[in-house]
Amino acid sequence: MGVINLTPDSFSDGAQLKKDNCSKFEVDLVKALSRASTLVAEGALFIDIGGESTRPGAEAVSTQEELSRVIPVIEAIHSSLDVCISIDTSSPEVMLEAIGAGAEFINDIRALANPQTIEIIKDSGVAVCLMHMQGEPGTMQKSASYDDVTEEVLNFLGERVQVCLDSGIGRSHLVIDPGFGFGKSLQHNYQLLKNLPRLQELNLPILVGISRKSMIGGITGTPVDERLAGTIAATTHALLSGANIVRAHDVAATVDAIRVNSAFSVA
Ligand code: PT1
Repeated sequence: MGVINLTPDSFSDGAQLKKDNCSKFEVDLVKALSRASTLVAEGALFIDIGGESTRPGAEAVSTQEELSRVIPVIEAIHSSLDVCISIDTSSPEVMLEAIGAGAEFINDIRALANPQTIEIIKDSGVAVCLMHMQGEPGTMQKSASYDDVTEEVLNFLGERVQVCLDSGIGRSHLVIDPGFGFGKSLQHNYQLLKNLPRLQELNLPILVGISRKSMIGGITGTPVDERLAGTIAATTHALLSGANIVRAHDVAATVDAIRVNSAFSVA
C-alpha cells in the first residue's frame, strides 16, 4: 500500500505535492497523479490517500478542507490507474464522497468510532481497515500507558471486529492494524512487533504501517528521510509474523522485501 499524503507535512512527501506559487497548501493534481502512477509502477496494489495528518502532534482539519484535498485526487486516480484506492479518514462525509469518487477501501485510524461510518461501510460494500490507537493524534504520544499492550490491542480490535460483524459488515470486508506509533512508546511498539503473530488469532488480514516512523528513528538515530533500511528490517519481521498489507512510502524497496520474504516462505 503506497501512501499519498495530501497534507502540508514534512514527514512524507505531502509537501512536494503542493501547488507552486501558492502560499496556502493546495494539492497539485498533476504532481499527485504522477506520484500515484509511480507508486503503481513500483508495485503498489493500494494507494492510501490522506487529507488529515494523523502523525503525533498533528492538528485536526475541517471536513471541507479534507474534501477539497482528497476528492479531486481520488477522481483522477480512479479514471486513469488500475489500483485499489484507500481513503485515510474518520469522517463520514469524506468516506461517502470518496466512495462516490472511486475509493474501495476505508482506512480509519479511529476504527469506525463514529456510528454513521459503520452504516456507510455496510451500505456501500467497501472494505475497511480497523486500527488501534490510544488517545488522539494531537496528544497521543504524551502519556501512552498499558498493562499489556498486546492484550489491549488484541481486545480492542476483537471488539471492533465484533461490532462490525453485528452491524452486518461481512467478515471478508475487514482488515486489522495494530497502529504502530499511535499512542505507543518505543517499547510498546517493539512489544507489539514482537507479538504480532498473536493478531493472527482474529483470522483477518493484518495491515502494518511502520514506514519512516519514530519507532525506527528511535533505534537508528536517523532523521525521517534516512530510515529506509530500518524500515525494511522491521517490515521483514512483520511479514514473517503474518502481516499481509504493508503501508509504505518507499514502495519499490518494500515490494522487493515482500518478494524476497515470499521466496523464503515457500522454500
Ligand atoms: C498506520 C498509519 C495509517 N500510519 C494505518 N493508517 C499513519 N492503517 C497514517 C511516528 O511515530 O500505521 N496504519 N495512517 C501515519 N501515522 C504516524 C504515526 C506517522 C506515528 C508517524 C509516527 O513517527
